[in-house]
Formats: sequence, C-alpha cells, structure tokens
Amino acid sequence: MNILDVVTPCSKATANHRKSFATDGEIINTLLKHNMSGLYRPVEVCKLLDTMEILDRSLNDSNFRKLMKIRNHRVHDFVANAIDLCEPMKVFVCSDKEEDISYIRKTAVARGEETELANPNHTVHFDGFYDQARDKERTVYLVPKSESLGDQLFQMDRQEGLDMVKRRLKGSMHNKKLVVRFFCLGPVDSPFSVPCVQITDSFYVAHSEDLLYRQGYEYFKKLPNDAEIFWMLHSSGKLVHATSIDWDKRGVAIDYKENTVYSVNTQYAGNTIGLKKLALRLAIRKADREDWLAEHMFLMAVHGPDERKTYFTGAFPSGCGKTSTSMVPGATIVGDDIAYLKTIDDEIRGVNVESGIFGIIRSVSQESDPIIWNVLHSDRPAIFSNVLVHDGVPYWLDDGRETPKRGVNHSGIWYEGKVDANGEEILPSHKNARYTIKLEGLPNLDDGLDKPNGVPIGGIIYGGRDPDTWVPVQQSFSWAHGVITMGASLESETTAATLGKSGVRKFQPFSNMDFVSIPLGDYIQNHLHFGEFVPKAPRIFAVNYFLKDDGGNYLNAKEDKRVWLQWMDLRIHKEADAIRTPTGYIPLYSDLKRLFETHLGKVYSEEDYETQFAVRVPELIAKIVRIREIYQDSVENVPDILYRLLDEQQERLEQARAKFGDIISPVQFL
Ligand code: OXD
Ligand code: MN
Repeated sequence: MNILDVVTPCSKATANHRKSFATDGEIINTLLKHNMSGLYRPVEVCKLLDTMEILDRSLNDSNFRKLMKIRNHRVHDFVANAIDLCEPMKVFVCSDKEEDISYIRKTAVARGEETELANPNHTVHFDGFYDQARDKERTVYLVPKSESLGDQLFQMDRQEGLDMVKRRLKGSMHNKKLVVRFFCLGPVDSPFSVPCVQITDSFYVAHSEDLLYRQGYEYFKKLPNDAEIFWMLHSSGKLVHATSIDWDKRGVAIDYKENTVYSVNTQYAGNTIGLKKLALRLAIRKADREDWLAEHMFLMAVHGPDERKTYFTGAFPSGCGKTSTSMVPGATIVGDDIAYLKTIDDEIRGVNVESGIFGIIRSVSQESDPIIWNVLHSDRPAIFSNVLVHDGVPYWLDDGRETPKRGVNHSGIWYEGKVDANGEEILPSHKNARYTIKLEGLPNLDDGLDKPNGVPIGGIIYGGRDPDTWVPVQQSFSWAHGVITMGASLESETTAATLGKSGVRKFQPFSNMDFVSIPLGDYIQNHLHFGEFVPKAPRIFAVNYFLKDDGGNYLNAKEDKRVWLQWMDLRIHKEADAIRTPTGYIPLYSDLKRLFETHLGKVYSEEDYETQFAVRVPELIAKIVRIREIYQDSVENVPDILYRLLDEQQERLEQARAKFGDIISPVQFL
C-alpha cells in the first residue's frame, strides 16, 4: 500500500465533509483504519494529519478540491508548510483553466502590481527603485557542513541559511493571498520534463509565469509519486505602493538538498520567478548527476541554402544579445534564455525550458529588432516592466522615438531632470527594463518548440561583451578546444541585468557563472565529457558583437550577426573554407563579402574585414594569463587539459607575434 492510498480517501473525506471532519476526527479515523496493519510509522501519520489539518483550515472548498486532484503528498506537504510559515490570509490554487488564469491577471491589476496600458492586452509592472535587477550577492547556496562548492560561488551553512530565510518568510503573507501554481520545464511529458511547483504571493510573478512557462496542472495529476520536483517559495514581503520595501533584507536561498528555492522581500523577476534562474541552479545539479547540460543558452534555427535548417544554441551573459540573436530576421526561434541539452540516439538534442521571453527592451527599435518591435506593438499579451509610461504608452531607452518629457516610471512620477537621493539623473526608463511575452504565435516561431525529443544541435556559440580581444566570429579546432578556450575562458563586461557597476570585465565561463551550482572544475569536466564521444557533436564557435575601435565606437552593426550565423551554418555543412589562426578558424573575406551582400544588401569592405578580424596578440595573451590565473588560484579539480590547451594557444600566439608583430591581419595566415 502506498501512503497516497491513505491520503486519497482522507482527502475525499475531507473535501466531502469539510465542516464536520475537523471536529469529529473523521480524518483520524480514516487514517487509522487504513493504517490498521501498521504500515505507516506514527510520525508519518502525524505529518499527514498536520498537513491535512492545515490545508483544510486554510483552503476553501474549491481550492481544496483542486489541490487534492494532485495525488502527491509531497505537494500537499509543501503547500501546507508554506501556509504554516507565511501565514497567508487566503490560498488560491491555479488549475490552469481559463478562468483561473484570467483571475491571476485581473488580481495583479486589482492589487496594483500591474497597471493596464492603452493597449488592452498590455500591462506595466514596476519593481522597487532598488530592486531592478538580479541580486547576485544575496543569492546563496545552502551548503551542508561537509560540502563546499568552491571559492567561486556564494554559499552559507545550510542550517543557518534556512533559519535566516524562514525568519524572513515568517508571517510574510499576512493580508495576502498565497498562489499555488504547477508548471513543467521543457516539453510536457518528455525526456526533458522537470515538474515544478511555484508558491508566491505576487500575482505579477504568477502572471509572468503564465506567459513564460508550460502549464503543468494536468501533468501533475498524472505524475508518478516519486517524480523529482523543483519547489519554489517566494514572498515579496511588505509592500508599499505594491513594491517590496524591505529590499535590504531580500534574499534568494537555494536549498539544493531539498530541490527547493526560497526568495523573499523582492519582486524583480530574475530574483522571484522560480522557474527561471532559480530552477536553472537546481537543473545544473540534476544535469551533473544525470550526464546532460542545463545552460544559459538561446536555441534557434538558422535557415541556410536550399531551405536547410541548422539549430544553434548560444550562451551569452545577460544583456549581451541572446534575445536579439534568436530573433534575427530570416531565422526561427525556439528559445532565448535557457536550454537543456541531452544525448539521444547518438545526437545532442536541445529543448527550450521556457515557452516565453523575458527580454531586455532597451535598444529594441523598429530598425534594429523589427520582429520584437512588431510583437510589442500588436495585440498579443505583454507585460512591460520598469519602462516609462506616458498616456498609457510604454517608452524605453534607445527605442528610436522621441522620449516624452514626463510620465511614470520605477521612481514614481518622472520628469526630465529628476535625480535620485545621490543626485544622479534618473533615466526615463531603466536600463534593465523588460518585456514579457509568450512565444506561441510569434511569426518566427520554430516548429521544434514542443518536440518531445527536442531538436538536433548543429552548433554551439559562446559570446560576451568584449571591446578589444576576440574577432567577430571564429570556430574552434575541436570540441575540447571550444569548451576550454571559448566556453571556459569567456569574459564579459557587466550589464544592467545584475545589480552593481556596469561595464566591468568579468570572468563569465559558459555565460553561466551566475547560475553554476556545482564546483566549477566539475562543471567543466562535464562539458568536456558531454560532447567528446558523440559521433555528430555540434561545432563550437565564439562570437563578439561588441568589438570597438580606439575611439570606443563599435566596429560592427547590430545586424551583422546575421552574416556570422550564415557563415557558421556553412562551416557546419562543410561549404565554406576558413583561415586557421592561432585561436581558431575565421572566415575568408570572399565568403563574408558574398554573405553581407545576400543577407544584408551591404558592401563589406576588405578594410573592415582586416580591422575586425585582426588577431590582437597582446590582448589575447593577456586574456590567457588572466584566465589561467583564475583557474589556478580559485578553482579546484580543474581538468589538466584546460592548462594544456591554454598553454598551446599562448605558444601559437607567441610564434605568430615573432613572425608578424602584435596586431596581425587575417590575410597573413592565408
Ligand atoms: C535574464 C537574465 O533575465 O539572465 O534572462 O538576467
Ligand atoms: Mn538570462
């Protein structure tokens, strides 16, 4: 007999006889009757009783019934424990029915977490003034005494961390409603699926997740009892004007031992939407145990000659062009932020974990990102966050329009020249302002989004914000060379997607450093191992959209990435030759000239080619020295091959310098 066989009759009894059972002890009798044979230890029975008692007391009939349709006592326990801790006034269980979904959106508006805009399908949400980005320093792993995740990750003693976060969550939902939602990361009922439960007191969070994730209520009904589940508990804490005011006591605590993430006193989606970066941290651990990869990657199809489709994943740090790459004209998008990769039938296949986009809106203009622009000006549902609103219309930085002189933004009423407490000018829209939309119905949506076995990956791209070192595009010599000199060596300037100063060059291996949840050396080892023996392993490339000249001007236009993608497609299909340089294969001028003309109608000059693809030896060697030092000084269990490949690359660069000088034109390597 399964413990559920006890729960279910009890649950039915509870739902049918709600008024009487709590007083006449019917549930106790039912349990005892089912436990006649003594199958359950008294402690299990007591726990069950506690859970049922809390749920019965806190949920009304309809929500109780919705919850009990999920016959999983761990789900019931999680909800009951959250109620016990956060003490909400009411509980709402979302069954994913139309009426429940629309209740969530309406309540987000009624509570002032969102405001309707002139377009009836659009709303705007504002996060608190100091809660505008991911808070890396207050995001910690809860680590048992006997374990360590290495120097690179923020961690604290598990028990102390749990005590702290639970103290902050205690009573945090007074006068609020606790929302319970069920989702599935990856296509439902597929080898990639990860079921997730989200509890939150923010209807904005619950509404955003509706646009961003695959619904999971029906899936949970069929889930085996012992299925691995990710659990998320969020409370925005005390609110004034619908924003969290105790932001100085905010925190995200990842209890990987229990697959649970707690988030408190914050609303910004990157800290609160459990299924996004909070679940990614749990997924990286799961992937490590099960030999697959959970990555901060877009997933898209490049359409090459003869309507051929080649799928690429791309790992770029936040705010470095992932969304705009996956939305380039001519390509089709599967996802823009998080991908799971698995080996299935000797092929590496990938899925988008999400089904929507939480994209940076800054610089989205009709000219630079026409597809996104059109979606944001259509009747498709969207939530705008931390933009400027004037007359019910959202505006953002560099949107190609004239910015109104006043309006409402994350600082309240905004007017030109408004300054913050430090006398700093408040920009009309935050640099990290966002839009949240569903992928479904996008004109450029790829038909692979919900394929249970995902799509085959032809290429993996790494890219960061790098003003002076890497060329715009290059291909690695091998899987290991790509993993080490591109993925594990990635650096990028910080952006407004995280709190703190922007524009500082930081070590960002695999663009996943913010989310890596296992010791970095093990994570690299996994990558090496993952592709090494797969017959058709993807090719690995590195791109750099952010190369600048001495005057600080970008050397490439935003749309040039279309050409780099087309070249990568040709390389995968062995349809373009390349020049071997000390750091990788780069394009021939003649191929780029043709691709610029065909795809952008632009003349690409030889002079531009030589400047952009020059091999900058001093910068490249300085980078190797920096990276080697980081691994030597602060990472344990680094695979030996990392040092070997870095040394070999440095040697090739030094030999080239001896022959050609510091800055070497690509044609020298022909
Ligand atoms: C995101 C991020 O929002 O990485 O995707 O910050
Ligand atoms: Mn991201």
